[in-house]
Amino acid sequence: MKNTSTQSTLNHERIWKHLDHFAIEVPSWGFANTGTRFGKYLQPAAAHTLEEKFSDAAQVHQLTGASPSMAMHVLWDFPNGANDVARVQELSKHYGIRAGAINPNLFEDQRYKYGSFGNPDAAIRKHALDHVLESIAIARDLNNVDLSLWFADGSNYPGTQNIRRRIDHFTECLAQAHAALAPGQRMLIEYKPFEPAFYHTDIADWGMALLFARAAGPQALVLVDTGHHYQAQNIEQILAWLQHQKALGGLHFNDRRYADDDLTLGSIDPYQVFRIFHEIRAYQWEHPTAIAPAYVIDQSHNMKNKIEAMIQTVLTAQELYARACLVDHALLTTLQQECRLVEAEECLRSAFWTDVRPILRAWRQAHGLPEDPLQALRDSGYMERIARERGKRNAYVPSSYT
Ligand code: PSV
Ligand code: MN
Repeated sequence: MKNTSTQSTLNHERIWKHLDHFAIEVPSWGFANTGTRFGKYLQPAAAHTLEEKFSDAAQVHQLTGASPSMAMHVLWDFPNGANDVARVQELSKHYGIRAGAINPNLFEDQRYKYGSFGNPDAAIRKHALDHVLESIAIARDLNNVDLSLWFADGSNYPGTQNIRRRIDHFTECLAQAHAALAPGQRMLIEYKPFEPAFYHTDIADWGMALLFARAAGPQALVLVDTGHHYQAQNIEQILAWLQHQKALGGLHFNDRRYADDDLTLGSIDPYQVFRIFHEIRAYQWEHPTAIAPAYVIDQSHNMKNKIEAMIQTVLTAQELYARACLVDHALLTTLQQECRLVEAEECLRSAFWTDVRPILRAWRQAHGLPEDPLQALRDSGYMERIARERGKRNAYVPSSYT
C-alpha cells in the first residue's frame, strides 16, 4: 500500500502530462442570446457579432488555458457564406482562438419543414446539399476543420412519411457530400432520437449514424451528443462500440435530466461524464496512436451568465478528465480478467472520488493561469464592460442592467 504523500505525487504526475494535451472546444452559439421554445431571457452581455463571440471565447481560453478553438454555425456566423472565411481567419488570429467545427444549418430555413436530406422533394434536398457543400468549402478553407452534421429531419405522426425512402435520400446526399471532402477532412454525423420531430427522426441513434457514415465513406464518423439519448442509456457502451469500430469522431458535451436539456456539464451526473472519459482513456491506453475524438461543448445558457457557465464547463471537463486519467488501467485489466468485481469497481470509483482540484490549481499556476478562473473573470471587469457595450442592443433589458 502506497503512503498518502507518494500516492498524491503519483496522481500529480499522472494527471499533469494529460492535462497539457486536454482541450475542449466552445460553441459560438453558447455566447449568444438563446432560449427555449417558450421564449428568451436576454442578457446584456450576450454576444451579437462573430467578433464578440471570438472575444468571449478568448476570455474563456485565457482564463482556463483549455479551450483554444470555437465551433461555428454557418447560418449564424457566416452570413455571406464562404466569403466570410477571410474575416474569420482575421478574428481567429486577433483573438488567438482557432476556428473549430463548422455546422451547416439544415433546420431553420422554411424549406426544411418536411426535412432537408430526407425531404421527399428533390429540389429541397438539392438546396440542403448545396448548403452542405458550401460548408465543406468553408471548413476546408479554415484548414480542414471538422464538418459537423446534425439534422432535424423526421416526422411527427405515424404513416406520414416513408421512412425507407428517406433512408435512400439520406444515403445519396451524404455520399455526395463525402465525395466533396478534401483529403484529411472529416464529416461527423450526429444522431438524436427526438426533437424537433417526435415520431421518428431520420438519424435516431448511433447505429443509424454509423450505417450512414459507413455508406458515405471512410472520412465520415459518428458524433455523440451526450444529451441525445433516452433516459438511462449507457453512453459509455456506445462509445466502446464506436471506438471498437474506429468510428468515433467526436462528442458534444452537456448534461441532461429529462431530454436534450443543454445543462452545464456534470451538473446532474458527473459520474456519467467520468465514465465517458474513462472509456476513451481506456481505449487510448490500449491504442496509444489512436486519434482522440473531438471534444466540443454544446450548451447555450438562458439563465446562467454565459461566460461563467462556459468557464464552469471547461473546468468541470478538466476535473472529470483528470480523474479518468487516474484509473490504473493495468490493474483494472487484471481485475476484470480475474472477475474480481468489487475490486474492479473500486479501482474505477476511487479515481472518480479523488479530489483533483488542488492538482488543477497547481497546474494552472505553473502555466501562468489564474488559480480560480471564475473569480478571475469576476475581478477582471470584462463582464461589466461588455454588458455596458452590448446591453443597449437588448431592447427588453431594464436599464439598471446595462
Ligand atoms: C441539436 O440539438 C444540436 O445538438 C446540434 O449539434 C446543433 O448543431 C446544436 O444542437 C445547436 O443547435
Ligand atoms: Mn449537438
